[in-house]
Amino acid sequence: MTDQPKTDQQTNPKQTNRPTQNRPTDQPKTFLGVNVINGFPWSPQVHDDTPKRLQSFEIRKDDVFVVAYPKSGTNWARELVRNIVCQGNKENVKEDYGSNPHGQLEFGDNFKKYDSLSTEKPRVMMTHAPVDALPKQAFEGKGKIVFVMRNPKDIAVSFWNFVKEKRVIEEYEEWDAFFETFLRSDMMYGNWFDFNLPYYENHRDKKNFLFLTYEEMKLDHKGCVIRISDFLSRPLLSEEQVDKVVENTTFSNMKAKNPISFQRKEEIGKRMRKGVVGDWKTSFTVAQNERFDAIYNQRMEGSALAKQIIFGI
Ligand code: PPS
Repeated sequence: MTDQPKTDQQTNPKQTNRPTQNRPTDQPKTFLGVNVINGFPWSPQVHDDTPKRLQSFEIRKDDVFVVAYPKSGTNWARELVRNIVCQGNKENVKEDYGSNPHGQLEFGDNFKKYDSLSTEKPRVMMTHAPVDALPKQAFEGKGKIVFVMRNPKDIAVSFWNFVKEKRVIEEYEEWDAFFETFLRSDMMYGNWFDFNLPYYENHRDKKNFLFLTYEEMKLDHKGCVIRISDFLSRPLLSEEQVDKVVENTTFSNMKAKNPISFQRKEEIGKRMRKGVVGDWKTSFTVAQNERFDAIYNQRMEGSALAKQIIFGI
């Protein structure tokens, strides 16, 4: 892999030969397959009445929500939290996996299922809910929120590979088409800026919010385990427990063993793809990179979030 994005000449020639289905290539594209509810593009797995009901979701004091824009490392962070809560004990982790709803809090009937769980154990939930759809009590100090951010270029490539692999949306077999869509505000879950900026700028000093980046987790996996366990007031009792949590949540172990993270085995390959920082360089052309940087610099100007985001390690 080079350290630079692809030159335009290196772009797969197939992309220029093949017209995008049914639409002129110069027209911006709406992300296909979303469920637009009150103007916000949710995943199709979200029912029409869920966003409203989610806002009044009753939070318990030991609830943990992992909140992230898609492809930011949501499942990884959730697995970290689950392991910390279970002190790295694999049997307990497995049991916790089995007894909890799968997938995002907003999918299907998950929030109802979470409502009916026993109060004996802390609930570890994950969601891509935008700031105005997160349960309101979270902003009143109830529960703990682990918010994960990742550089948007890697997210774009991760998202594209996911969508392309799923083969449900023909249009996104081509990276160029997906790239255009990724910049739009009607992208699934909104665009990256609209999702992350209001969370970080308005809530980063709240005691019950912890902001982490995917890149930090890659650079200092163990340090992040300790930070999360301190934040949750669930100290890991020994060095051995810390090491177990780290080991259980490495990319290779999550991918190999994994029954525990994801619903179906065949989903694992799509979700656990590369797990690296900087893979955007294999898809972005120089022109796309320049265009993205211009938008990024404009949207992030004066924001504290800009200092957190890195595109390579
Ligand atoms: S989802 O489906 O939107 O909730 O996806 P999400 O879980 O947020 O992000 C998927 C990306 O996270 C990578 N991943 C990991 N990276 C490093 N270490 C571990 N343990 C790990 N677990 C998941 C996963 O591979 C996706 O990134 P890409 O770049 O596609 O590999």
